[in-house]
Amino acid sequence: MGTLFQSLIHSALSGIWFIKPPQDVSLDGYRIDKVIHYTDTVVAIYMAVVVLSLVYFIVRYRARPGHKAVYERGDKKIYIVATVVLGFTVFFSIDAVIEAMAFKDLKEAFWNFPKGANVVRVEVMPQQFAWNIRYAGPDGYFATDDDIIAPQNQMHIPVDTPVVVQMAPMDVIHTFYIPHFRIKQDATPGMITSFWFQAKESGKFEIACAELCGNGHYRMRGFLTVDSPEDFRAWLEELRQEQEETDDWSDWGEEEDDSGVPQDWGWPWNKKI
Ligand SMILES: [Cu+2]
Repeated sequence: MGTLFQSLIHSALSGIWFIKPPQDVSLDGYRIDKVIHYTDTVVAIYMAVVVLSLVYFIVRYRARPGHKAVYERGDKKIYIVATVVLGFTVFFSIDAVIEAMAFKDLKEAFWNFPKGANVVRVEVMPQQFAWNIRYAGPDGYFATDDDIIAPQNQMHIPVDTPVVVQMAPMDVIHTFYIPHFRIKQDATPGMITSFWFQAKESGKFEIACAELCGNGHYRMRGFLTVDSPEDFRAWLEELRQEQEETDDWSDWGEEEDDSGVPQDWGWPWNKKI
């Protein structure tokens, strides 16, 4: 009995306190972690203050002979002032601070889209239940015959290079989530959404769908492979050659493709980004 209790406590604690978030391998992921750590710390302190005061008052004012309970309506001026002060303290020390941190991060990083020739552009179209990924091809334009379509659920990017993604779903709302990059972005029907990130390390990372999108949501799993720039180019070139042999943009819709990747998608790149 004792060991069962101990192991239950142990797994509860390890679930809550000791599971580390996945290692952050992105340029700006630390900003997200900072906001989370700040919130966790302040909330833990306030929680401790509330619980300790509660225990103190329970013991201090417990029912015992010679003490009579007093009915308190709680509408004296002091209570109203205390409530307002506490409310503002919480608001200014948590909400206002994380709002300020978030806007700074958006301005400095997430809304500050990289420009320049080295930027890798990718179009992503999630569908029930897979990730479709497209690159512009040699001409540099999307929705043209030489677009390179990755095998479903396989996204490759070069390391130390900014990657801008434009995303639109084929069917319902999905959310593109790469835990190792602290990137989580909704894909909303009728909208093209843009975001960017940069990998600091190479490796293979999981892409998850973070929006319950149907019965197969659990298996909507993709992989992000971060290669050296040379390997990335070689991978693209290999795909391009394979595609040149097998398909022709003008044939889509006529020829059945059994790979599960819809061929008739893609959009001209939104130049504002
Ligand atoms: Cu999904």
